[in-house]
Amino acid sequence: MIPDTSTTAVPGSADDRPVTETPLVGIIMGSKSDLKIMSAAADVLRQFGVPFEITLVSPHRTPHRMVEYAESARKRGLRVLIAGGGGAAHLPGMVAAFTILPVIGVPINSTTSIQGLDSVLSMIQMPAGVPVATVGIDSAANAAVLAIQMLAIHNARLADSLEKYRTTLKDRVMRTIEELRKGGFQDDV
Ligand code: RP5
Repeated sequence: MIPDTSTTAVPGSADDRPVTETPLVGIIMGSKSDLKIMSAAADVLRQFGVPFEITLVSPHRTPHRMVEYAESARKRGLRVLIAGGGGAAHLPGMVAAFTILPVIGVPINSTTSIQGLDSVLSMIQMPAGVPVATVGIDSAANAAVLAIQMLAIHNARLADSLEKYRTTLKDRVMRTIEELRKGGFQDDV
């Protein structure tokens, strides 16, 4: 069994009903140093009650583990992979080469990165046929939202949760506008 840790929906999350007990999303990263960024993806999945697993898989330090993880992912019930890496981040692309599951790449501005730009390019510039859906630098939360959007294509509960989430985003902006206006801010709308 590949993963070190596995998490399912917890009571008190956005919806206490788990989609299923089997992890649907695999969060992987090249190093423990990536965890402070990648944990944001776990937080979002937990809020939406999506079961996930999270572990370290290094393409250059544990290459065989990476192959084993990618090749077994679909059979183990995972539906989407979120892969983070810094520097010459080959983890998302290499994992994508070993599975037909969608892989969402999170470029990380790590100590070895050129401000994260090297990681961005290594993910978005994948050769034709083996894409990595790349989010912004350090944007692990967005990777999780995108993963949930993919799962929501065939899951009405998640689709409903996403609609409500969008409403909360809108309401937050509208409240901010009201507060700004109360403070004397004059907009033209
Ligand atoms: C990459 O190298 C990892 O994804 C990490 O972002 C970066 C630095 O790794 P450590 O040297 O901190 O282990 O493989």
